[in-house]
Amino acid sequence: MKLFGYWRSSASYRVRIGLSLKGIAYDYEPIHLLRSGGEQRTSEYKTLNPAGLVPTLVDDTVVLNQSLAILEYLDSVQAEPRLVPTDPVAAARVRMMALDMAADLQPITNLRILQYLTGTLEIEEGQKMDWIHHWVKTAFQAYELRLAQWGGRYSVGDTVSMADICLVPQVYNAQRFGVDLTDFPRLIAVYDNLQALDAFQRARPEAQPDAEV
Ligand SMILES: N[C@@H](CCC(=O)N[C@@H](CS)C(=O)NCC(=O)O)C(=O)O
Repeated sequence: MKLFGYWRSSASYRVRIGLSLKGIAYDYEPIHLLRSGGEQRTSEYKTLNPAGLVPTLVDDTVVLNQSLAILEYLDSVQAEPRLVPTDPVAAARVRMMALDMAADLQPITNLRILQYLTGTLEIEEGQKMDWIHHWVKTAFQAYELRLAQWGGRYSVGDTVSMADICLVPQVYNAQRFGVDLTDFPRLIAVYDNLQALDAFQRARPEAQPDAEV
């Protein structure tokens, strides 16, 4: 398999964690999201992902976009360890919490939205940061309540799942943007438990070949 991604992309980070948990080896092709107006927006890259977003996963002749679809594909081609459980209730909970992060939070703090806010709508840098902090806290408040209901060592009980894979990159981003996370003790405890796992360490942005640190 070959992954087209960017070290700081949260959606790429999700796929890296999934591949890492399953022990699937892959080649990595960095797509720089900022250089030259964004390599994700070139016509060449859009043959792989018409949306002009990373990640893309290529498995032989199969080209896949959308990180959650990719994670479910990985479960289909290599069942263990499962990212989405087989139990219907647990699976629904995992998908709900994954979507809390991947559908309701990440898209509104994505690069192109922030660039539109500051570039086209000409909002100030401070207002952009207010926007990020507000939406991160809104999403994390909901996640914290879900953890009170369903959480354990990880997001849903004591088994690592796709929900955890979606949580970790958003916490990484929140910390990067200086969001105060003291109101979310359960979320931070789960995050710390996940960061203790080798698979999550290997997938960290700073551990990638294109990291700029
Ligand atoms: N729903 C997509 C989101 C993909 C996405 O938003 N990727 C971001 C990086 S995390 C991106 O490519 N941003 C480039 C841009 O906004 O121009 C997925 O889960 O794969």
